[in-house]
Amino acid sequence: MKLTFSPTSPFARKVRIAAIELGLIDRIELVTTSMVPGQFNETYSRDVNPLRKLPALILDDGTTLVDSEIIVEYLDELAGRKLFPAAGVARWRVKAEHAMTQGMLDAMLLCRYEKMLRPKEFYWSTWYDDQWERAWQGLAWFEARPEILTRPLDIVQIALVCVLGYADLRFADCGWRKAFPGLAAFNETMMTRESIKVSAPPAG
Ligand SMILES: N[C@@H](CCC(=O)N[C@@H](CS)C(=O)NCC(=O)O)C(=O)O
Repeated sequence: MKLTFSPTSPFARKVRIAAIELGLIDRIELVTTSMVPGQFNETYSRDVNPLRKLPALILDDGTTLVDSEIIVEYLDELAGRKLFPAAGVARWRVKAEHAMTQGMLDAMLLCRYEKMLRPKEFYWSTWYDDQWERAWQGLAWFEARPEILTRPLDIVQIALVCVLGYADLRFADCGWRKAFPGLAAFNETMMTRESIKVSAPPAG
């Protein structure tokens, strides 16, 4: 299997952590890929993902899976379902919580692109602040639910570590540790895992 990957992508990091935790990382070749809005990559768009997003998992038979959640669910099925509950309310709760982390990352990425890519004269601070507030309120939502942070390892915790790592990488001064001590303690504990350590993004 091949995974399109960038060391700074929180979505790709999530898949990498999951693959390590599930014992599947040796079956995956990481294909470092750069994907930037505004830079049309025709080959990737045609052959991998017309939405031009990382990560994508290309199976040995050529099937391409896109979206980090779908990729992790696929790997989880291969490994015997360890990161997503198999059925029932527990499954839907975890998927809903995971959707929250997806939305937080989407909002943070939009903030990043707004600052990095948009010409200064078009910068819209109200929009930026609104996106950032969504991510921030997401952190507050998880801070208020310590039961999620302390249960056995699952996809939500992995995704949350990726959110926090991305906050450190791109929004280093945002002060999330001070505002959310429960998340800070959770992150410290998670950082003792090899999968989390080796996948940490390079300093931005
Ligand atoms: N929902 C997707 C989001 C993936 C995503 O936004 N990836 C970013 C990299 S971190 C990307 O490829 N951005 C390039 C672009 O939007 O042009 C997932 O979970 O995989």
